[in-house]
Amino acid sequence: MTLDAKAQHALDLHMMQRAIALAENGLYTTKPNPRVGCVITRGTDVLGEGWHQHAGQAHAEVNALKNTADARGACAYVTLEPCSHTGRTPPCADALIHVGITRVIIASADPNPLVNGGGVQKLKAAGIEVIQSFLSEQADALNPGFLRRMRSGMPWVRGKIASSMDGRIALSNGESQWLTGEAARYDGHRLRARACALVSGLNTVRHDNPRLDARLMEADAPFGIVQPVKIILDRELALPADRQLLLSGRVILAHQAPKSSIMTAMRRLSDAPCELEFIALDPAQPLQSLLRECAQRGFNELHLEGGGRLLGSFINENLLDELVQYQAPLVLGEHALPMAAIAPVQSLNTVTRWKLAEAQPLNGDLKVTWLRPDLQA
Ligand code: AOF
Ligand code: ZN
Repeated sequence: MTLDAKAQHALDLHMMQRAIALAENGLYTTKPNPRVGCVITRGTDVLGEGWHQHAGQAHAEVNALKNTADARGACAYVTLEPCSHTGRTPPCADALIHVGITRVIIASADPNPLVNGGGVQKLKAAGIEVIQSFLSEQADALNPGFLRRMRSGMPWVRGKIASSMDGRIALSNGESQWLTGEAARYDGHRLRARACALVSGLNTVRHDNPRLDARLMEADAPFGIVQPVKIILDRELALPADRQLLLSGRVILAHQAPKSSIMTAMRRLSDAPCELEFIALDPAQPLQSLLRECAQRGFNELHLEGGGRLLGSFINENLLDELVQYQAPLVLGEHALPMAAIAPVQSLNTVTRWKLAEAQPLNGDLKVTWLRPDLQA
């Protein structure tokens, strides 16, 4: 059966949306790799589908082909350009060619220098019809951090705050638990779970003693969670040994302290069951150097959760890409602590106007997602 162009386009949209939904299954597990989904079809029939689950394991295309009996003359919908390199697994472009796929529809290009058009080239050289940038905006949104890291050696930085209606995050005595309700707090853990690393400051860790993990999500993530790394901005390496975040996982202390302080901190924290690491920041550009170090470690999305000073410093330096604000239905007034310590704004004509990406009621609270307008993944 051949379809007319309009029907073919509708079918392509449907199948790519399915591939994007499959990719989302990997939201919490593929780090540092991208989330990728793949659907293999013949006409309107789905022959096989798959997604990338864990770094080091099979890519989406290979998982989809595993479930496909005979792919000769079939069509593949992939949310990311099939890879052309031999990494921890062989090239997906070769796998598609080998089984006799004749049409490939791709959503996002893969900016990984090891791929970067090489997958498309291989497919075309094998006589396969290739359609690119199909639903790319939607697919790019799956991987803002991966795309950013591959293009510019920096991670995607997402700030999360819970605030009052007037943008206050705590009372003047520090009380902040809880402004928002359970639904908003749960949603915040979903954001934590998708991040490669959570970033907080020593003040918040001292005061709130957070566990800084995505524990609320664990029971509800059908494919599990690769827990994010915990990064604490601890300039002088003064983190007390009794903090909960030291009880598990990998903890990185980002500091500007001399070697002798590292030795002292290592001794003080030697009983902590977590894996402990130190990053020495460049005193001239501490946050920039933190981000570069994070990208080098393969961190795609950073999730910032701390006080107004931490958030303010990222905003002041134009290093925040996305802000997710959970607004609770209360007003705390000017004596309460502001969400961000921002340098004085000189003019409304020049101040950054953020782009509203989403506003969602959450059981009496409001989740608002803002994107920096002048940055892209
Ligand atoms: C694809 N399909 O499902 C994924 C791709 O270390 P490796 O061998 O797993 O390679 C990781 C790189 O492969 C990753 O950085 C990205 O460029 C690409 N990921 N490619 O064709 C997939 N996950
Ligand atoms: Zn691949």
